[in-house]
Amino acid sequence: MKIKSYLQSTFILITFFYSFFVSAQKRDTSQDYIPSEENLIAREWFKEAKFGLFIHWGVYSILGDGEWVMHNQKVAKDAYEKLPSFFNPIEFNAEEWVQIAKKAGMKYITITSRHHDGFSMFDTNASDYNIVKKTPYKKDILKDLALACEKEGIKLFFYYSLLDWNRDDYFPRGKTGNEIAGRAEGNWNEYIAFMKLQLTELLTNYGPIGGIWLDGHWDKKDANWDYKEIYELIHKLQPSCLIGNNHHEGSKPGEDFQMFEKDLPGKNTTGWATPADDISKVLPLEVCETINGSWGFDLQDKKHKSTGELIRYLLSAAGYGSNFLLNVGPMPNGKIQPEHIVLLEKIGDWLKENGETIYASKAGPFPPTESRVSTMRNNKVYVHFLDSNKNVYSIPNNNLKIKSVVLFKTQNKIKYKLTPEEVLLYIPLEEIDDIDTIVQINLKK
Ligand code: JFZ
Repeated sequence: MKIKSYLQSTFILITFFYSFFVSAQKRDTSQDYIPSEENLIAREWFKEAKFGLFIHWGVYSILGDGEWVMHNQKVAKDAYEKLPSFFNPIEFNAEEWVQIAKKAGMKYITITSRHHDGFSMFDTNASDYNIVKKTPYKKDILKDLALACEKEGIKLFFYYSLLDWNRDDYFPRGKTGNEIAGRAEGNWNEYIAFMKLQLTELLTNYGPIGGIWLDGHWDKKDANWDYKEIYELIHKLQPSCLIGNNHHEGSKPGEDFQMFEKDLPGKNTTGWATPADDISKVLPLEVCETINGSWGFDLQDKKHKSTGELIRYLLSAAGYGSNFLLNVGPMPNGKIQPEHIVLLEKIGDWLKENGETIYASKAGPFPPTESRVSTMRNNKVYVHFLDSNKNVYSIPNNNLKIKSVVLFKTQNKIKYKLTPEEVLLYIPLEEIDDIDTIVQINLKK
């Protein structure tokens, strides 16, 4: 009897400590979500990739007024639903897009599979409102793109909108799209079920998918999005698929990367950026920005960024250890705007020479500023001086064990002077590059 109760209490004690230990561990590893081995490997790939092409393309492209046109112009549902019948991108060539990305030095493509207008740019059984059923083009462009990406070794990510201005079951409605006439009431659970069906298709019919880029949470912040189940579904279908959600909040369990829209991590020029305190210290980061002023094709948009601006954006992101996802909005005929192709080519040329300082790099030892960013790889620190025109530069003396300092481009030694607080670098004026002057600091092993 005594032995029995002794054994019983020992058992209870062990169970208690075991469950305490396990739950503490779980809490530790990002609140309940333990990424799979494949997922962790994919994250490493992603961190090294550094540069991707974002593509916003849909029936909205026809109107040449951005992807928010349905909301902005308050286009009634029945009027908007005429658009698919004009969508016939006969000049679309997936291989060409992938080549453009590849030549730009990009390693992945993230394309809108369905945006807020609710139109599916792929073959789906979950709704007839899709490219195959409703357009004269009749072809699944994601299929073509997936094949071309696979052939060229480019990873494919799908942007997928949580927000929908077309479906009645996106109800109760959120902050946007309320002036679109013709919307009726429906059942939210059906909407969630619809999204699960589509995500299942996207992760079943197109081969290995690099990631799912969710967007629209901010439209209905307090809704029950069923993330736990949605994230589990995605990871069950493709364990290595990286999940990101553009909710502008701290990362939630199940997410594998964190994105920053139109702002470098911690900056808030937009007014709705992710708070600096919520930047993940573990997850890969990705900054996205458009090549001009709009995501979807805008006929009148002339705010094309310069090659220098774009390279400096890429560099600044890398200085935060972040990827850069650069957007183009192809035209309704299926072509990417020629001026954007030229810009992308120029970035690619620059990366051919200087990619070593970006790809597979980590954030360098000096916090990024407007005029200087640093990256590092193995025992090399790369200090990038942006937009510069002087010949003496100061960087903090972080007790770096300097072996030598060279100009990256020529690999010629440059003079430097150490003081307790700083390292002074003397770069010959004729070596200064107006986009980026790179100093390479070789560290002792
Ligand atoms: C979102 C989309 O709405 C946009 O069309 C594009 O796809 C971009 C990449 O992501 O942009 C947002 C997200 C949130 C807000 C504004 C734009 N917001 O909270 O105001």
